[in-house]
Amino acid sequence: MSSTPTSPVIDATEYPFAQIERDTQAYWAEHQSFRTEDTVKPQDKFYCLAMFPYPSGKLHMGHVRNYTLADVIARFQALQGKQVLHPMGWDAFGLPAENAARLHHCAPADWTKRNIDDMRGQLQRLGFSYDWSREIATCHPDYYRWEQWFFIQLYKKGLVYRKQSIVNWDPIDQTVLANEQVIDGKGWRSGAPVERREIPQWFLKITDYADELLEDLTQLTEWPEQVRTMQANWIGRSQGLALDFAVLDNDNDNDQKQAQALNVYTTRPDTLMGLTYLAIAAKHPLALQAAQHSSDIQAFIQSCDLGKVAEADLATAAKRGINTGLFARHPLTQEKLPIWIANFVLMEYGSGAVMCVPAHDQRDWEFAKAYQLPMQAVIRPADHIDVDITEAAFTEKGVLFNSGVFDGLTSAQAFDRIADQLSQQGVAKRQTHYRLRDWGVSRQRYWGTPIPMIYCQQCGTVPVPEADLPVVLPTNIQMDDSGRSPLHTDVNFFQVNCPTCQQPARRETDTFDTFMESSWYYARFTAAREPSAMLTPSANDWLPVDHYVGGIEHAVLHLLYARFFHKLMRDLGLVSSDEPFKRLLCQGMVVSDTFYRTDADGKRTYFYPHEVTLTRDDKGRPVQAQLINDAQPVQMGGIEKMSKSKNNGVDPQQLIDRYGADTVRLFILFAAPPDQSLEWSEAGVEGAHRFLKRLWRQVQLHQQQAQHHSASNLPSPADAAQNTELKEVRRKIHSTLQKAADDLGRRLTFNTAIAGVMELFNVLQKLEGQDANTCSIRQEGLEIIVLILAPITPHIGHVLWQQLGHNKPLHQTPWRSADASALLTDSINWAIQINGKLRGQLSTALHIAEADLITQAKAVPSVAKFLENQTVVKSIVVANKLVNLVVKPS
Ligand code: ANZ
Ligand code: ZN
Repeated sequence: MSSTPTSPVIDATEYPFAQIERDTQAYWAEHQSFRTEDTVKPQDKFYCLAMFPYPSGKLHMGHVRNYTLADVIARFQALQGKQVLHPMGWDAFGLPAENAARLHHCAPADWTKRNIDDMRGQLQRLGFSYDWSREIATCHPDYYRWEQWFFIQLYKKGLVYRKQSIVNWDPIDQTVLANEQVIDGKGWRSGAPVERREIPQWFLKITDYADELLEDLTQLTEWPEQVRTMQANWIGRSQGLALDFAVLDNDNDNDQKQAQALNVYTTRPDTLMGLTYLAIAAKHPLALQAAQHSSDIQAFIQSCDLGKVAEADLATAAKRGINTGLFARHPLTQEKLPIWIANFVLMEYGSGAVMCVPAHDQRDWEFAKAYQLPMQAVIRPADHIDVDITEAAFTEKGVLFNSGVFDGLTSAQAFDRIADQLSQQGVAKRQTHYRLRDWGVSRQRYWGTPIPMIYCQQCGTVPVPEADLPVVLPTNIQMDDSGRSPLHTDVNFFQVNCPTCQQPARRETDTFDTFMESSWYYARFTAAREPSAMLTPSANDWLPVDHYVGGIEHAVLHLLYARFFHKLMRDLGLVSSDEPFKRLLCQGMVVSDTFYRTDADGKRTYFYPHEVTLTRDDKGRPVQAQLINDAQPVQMGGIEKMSKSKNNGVDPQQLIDRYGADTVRLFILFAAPPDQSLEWSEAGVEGAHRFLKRLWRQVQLHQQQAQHHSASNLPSPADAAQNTELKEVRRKIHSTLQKAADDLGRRLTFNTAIAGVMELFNVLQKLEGQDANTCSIRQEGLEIIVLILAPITPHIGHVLWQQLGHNKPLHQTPWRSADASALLTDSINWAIQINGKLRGQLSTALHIAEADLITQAKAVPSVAKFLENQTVVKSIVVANKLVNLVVKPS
């Protein structure tokens, strides 16, 4: 052994994790071990990214899990010889800083900076392999100036516009509230009922990209299916038909001269023969026209104005309406159909008018019931001759009946046939609609990126000239109690001269939605050190991100906005790829037990796990919980996501202090597969710690024993595997290695890789003997364990690797591939079945003739006893695995 460890001498009897971790982290920092260059060959690169945190002040277990998963992926790829980009930053703007600043009488910028410093320290203690030279904080002008620049480019391209739009208005505090500041319809601070106000706001035209955002989902084959479905539903593309109906005047129903057209949007032209009436929105021009002759209709329209308007409310609200007295002609049957005004029809969707098929649409059904309008079923399930619509509409697709020439067609066939026929008649056009709306990016908050626009009496809206960027957010401010943005009263900020005419003008005081910053940070990391451009050509070296890791709560908005930004950047020539994230891993939640008591008002008080003792049944399941303080029972609330409100969080910092970062990492990765919820268990943490302690001790022991053999004396492991036992151990070493490579790289089941390591470790521990051959195999086994654990517990690995005699640091060690010859076995273990039931085992030499195999199989005692009075009629052999004897009574 060339054992002059370069690490300091460490007490061999215990596991001095604190020192190991401190020294190893110092080594990485000193050698800039994880710094990446800007340029890289595409085939050599791997970009691994975890969703950056909001700097709330303290890491929680969810963060630790997220960043540990990403770190394993990054470190494993580095061992595969990739140049890995693994950056970290801070999603640093947002409302909590304003609230905290108000509470602690400080400036949001100072509060944020302190939190960043604290959390950076915590991340460093966990030993993540970040290139800290690329750290980004989105609240820094070096970052957001490029967001402002980008917004101006989009403005010039016509992808940005300003429009009146509704906000939550607190009438007491005289301020706009964010949605999360509205609690049960009341202002969070004032308690006043929140009003809806229309103010001008900025929008990004994400709807221009709706089709591409939907269609490119098919490229994202390495994303969870669930996330792709959620995005598709959010975009909500519906294919339908815009259909014109001739409107007939009541008195004059045959007079086509004055017929006008009523246009409706339908996604179900297959139901056309079941159409019994039409409905229009209260604000529809035809409704207003009808109101001119009827005070009842006028009154109804007014009453709709007062009602609720939210789409979700309308779906459940009681259906109300009034007959206009007008009729429409069915385009196929020429039948006269009444036109109603109905409260469930939205003016903002489609054309504000609906063809109503009460048999097959639930809203139409409820409305028809309320006003005794006729129903006609025309779609039946494929396996029925009829359909029952007495209790509810039948809303599924199926087969047409009661539909004349269309009878027997499926809904899909009928869609096309009816669409074609009506198009030929010139009364219909195929149309596509989206649920997705343009992205409103204005926020009336202080702590965000200033929107770089100026309003001039003369020139209108003028973008800030690029030379004047960034528009710096003043940070030396005091938040007052109202929650109002200090920008609104800061004349130094908003008083400017118009860049075009030089006359006094007013700067925009709104800031961007913080989703803007998180939509492009992944790209900025490729040019984080670049002061003079948003991105550089090296963006194309590194992008797309090869592996993105984060929470499922970002499945829709963040990931959709980032995909949108990527396409915008592409269309401005800044990147060349179509999608930002190649592979996506959504980690499961971290959950743990909850305990509470309910007071007289029904309010729950939650207790921390350490305040409670549990009684368990003989299966170890908790049956009762008591508060330690008063020895009285508390309720067990079951297992829930760790949260402050339920007091069931575990502070990662305390764990790191007590057990070390490697233990925390090992436990988190071992306790569950990445995408499943992870149930917290102190016992599990202790188990992980004990394992590392044993590994540490084993390597120390091995080192002492191996001192008797000098390195040149030890045979190579392949030569050392002389006897069956050593061969078997060596086979185990290499099969564990082979499986771990697959678990860590492709399957991402870090838990099974760890389980494999633990099994192998047990095998090695049972290996006795201190001869050169045994030492050589043991050395190889320990090396493989340390190598597999290198991405998982990198600190202990770093030191053990040196102790095992290596001068090159572990994180720069190339991964080893399993030795194929070690995987070969001399024997085969056969399962023996009789009529498909397992009856025995047999071990034979590798190459055995089939006839011999069957003879030996029959002779196995546990098999032979089932063969008495039976005749074997057939023997089936599955190569290297199984013999099945088919028998019948003789
Ligand atoms: C006839 C029909 C029959 C419909 C049937 C549905 C089921 P999506 O898929 O979300 O795009 N609709 C159209 N415009 C509307 C409006 N302004 N307010 C309320 N509802 C409106 O929804 C399209 C369907 O919603 C359309 O298809 C229309 O009702 C209704 F068995 O037409 B359907
Ligand atoms: Zn001007």
